[in-house]
Amino acid sequence: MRVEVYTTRVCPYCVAAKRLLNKRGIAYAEIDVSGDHDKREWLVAQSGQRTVPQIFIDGEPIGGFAELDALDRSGELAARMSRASESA
Ligand SMILES: N[C@@H](CCC(=O)N[C@@H](CS)C(=O)NCC(=O)O)C(=O)O
Repeated sequence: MRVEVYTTRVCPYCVAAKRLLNKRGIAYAEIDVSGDHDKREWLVAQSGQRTVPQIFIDGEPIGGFAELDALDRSGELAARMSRASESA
């Protein structure tokens, strides 16, 4: 399962998202888009949202911290992890 977290330098929700992923033992790539106008516009186009973090799982934009937290609480995050480890 490939997880990408797009962040900026000052971003409490980014910290919360990374903390949750760390707690669940999920490896992720962090892409800091601070000051990168083109990358931020690309991110808005991909995700439809202007806030950070934006989190992608296997290339699919899932949203920000709130959506990640909802996936975690519903058990879907764990289910995706176990599906990914089965197919690895
Ligand atoms: N509901 C969003 C809230 C994210 C949010 O408000 N992020 C702040 C930074 S921590 C933000 O992007 N503010 C607007 C901006 O920086 O342009 C989530 O759960 O990720």
